[in-house]
Amino acid sequence: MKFANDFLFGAATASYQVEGAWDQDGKGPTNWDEFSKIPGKTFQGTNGDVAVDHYNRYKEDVKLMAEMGLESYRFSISWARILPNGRGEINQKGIDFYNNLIDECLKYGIVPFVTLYHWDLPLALEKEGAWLNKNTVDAYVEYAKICFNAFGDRVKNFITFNETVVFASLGYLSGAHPPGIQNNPKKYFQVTHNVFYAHAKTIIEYKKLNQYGEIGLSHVFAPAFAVDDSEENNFAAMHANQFNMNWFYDPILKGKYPEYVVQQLEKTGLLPDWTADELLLIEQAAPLNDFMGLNYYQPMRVEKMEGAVEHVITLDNSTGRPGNPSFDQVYKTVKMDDKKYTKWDWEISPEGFVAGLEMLKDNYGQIKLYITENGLGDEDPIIEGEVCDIARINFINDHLKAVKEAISRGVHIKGYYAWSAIDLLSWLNGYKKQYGFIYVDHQKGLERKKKASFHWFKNIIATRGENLEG
Ligand code: 8VR
Repeated sequence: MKFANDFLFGAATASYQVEGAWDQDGKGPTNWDEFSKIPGKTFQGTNGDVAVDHYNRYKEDVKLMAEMGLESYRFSISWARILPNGRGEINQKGIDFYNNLIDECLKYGIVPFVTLYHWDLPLALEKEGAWLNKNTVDAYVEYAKICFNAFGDRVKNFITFNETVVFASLGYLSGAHPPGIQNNPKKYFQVTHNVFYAHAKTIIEYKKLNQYGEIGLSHVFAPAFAVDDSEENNFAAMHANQFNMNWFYDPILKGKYPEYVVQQLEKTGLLPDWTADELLLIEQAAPLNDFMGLNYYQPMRVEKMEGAVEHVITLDNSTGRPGNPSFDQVYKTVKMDDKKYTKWDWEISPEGFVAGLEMLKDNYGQIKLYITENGLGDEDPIIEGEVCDIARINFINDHLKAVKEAISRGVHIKGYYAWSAIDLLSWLNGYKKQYGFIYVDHQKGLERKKKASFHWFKNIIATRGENLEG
């Protein structure tokens, strides 16, 4: 079986992780420009000042993507390039950069898939309380409208937010991301609501413009499975899915929050401060959502918690490591002997992907999906000067097969974006963990080099997935 002709094969990046040029051409500082420079916050003190200099080398990078046969490039816009202070005066050079990047993609027939917010918030807004402050919602909607007006004639796919669960939980529960606040579930839930509200307002504004494009958002997709068949662990998995899936997907797709979570939050006093008008708007916006983007790396294996467990975060492995408790200490994630893991302890599970997609279909029907991230973080072996990332080839092969399988079971998937197009800066884990099809040599002035996976993926795209192994 081949993937349909309108299925998009793509790859993704995020502005802070690739662009560099942190203060070039009038860009304002962001929360990450500040946070990454606080000693001890990132692995080996790495920051995005230069990253892989995509800002200055986008032509070379897009040319390589075209050579790979990539049909779509998912990248994010840095808000602070467009609006250095988060609102107010527009920086024309920022608009120019993204216009050039978009035009460069279109020159090769690459569909630009644009994320409006992949975690880099203008510092001025961070100082006002970031996503805890409802004024940030209004500033975001204005910023989004500027992007729609500037780029919407050529960009027909917009993602409002990337992985709300990550920037909210790392920002306010584990403290590993800005603003670095720990153990504050009240703020965590408030941030999630404010973001869902911003998403709702934005898609309503987008539809008013009649640009005939599509808009949605990208969520982490980490379906939870109980480690065994016991009643208590099944309960733990249900609880995990309610808090990590339904709380995030329901307001977008169903227009209202899941009853189970709302009840729990009412009991514990953690319900966000929301108004009837905000809830109504979220309800009105839901049918306007065109698609959901899923970022799948691994499922969660969960079991009921006995006694208190401490949340462990290390800089070389900041997210996704099993062994951490839920904020409410109801369940914890565990590593299982019969599963395979990456060097960063992320489970490798194409089976979990298929099972999770079926779960999603049962919950939400045949909504339109894009896999907006999926990939393997690894330290790629270099043999006689060649980057032999065979493990990545196997990983993507198996996950594309899973996508095929899910499509054959009636899941509506319209595209697959590997994370990432090119090796890039990990938010906290430095450059050691690689994800790309294109290698960047930090010893040789950021020279680009094609990996084995580059050639492999080119063939997969050219044959529309007919040659997947196994
Ligand atoms: C996604 C994020 C993306 C990347 C990938 C891989 C980290 C990293 C945590 O959750 O959208 O930005 O972020 O995961 O892992 O290493 O920087």
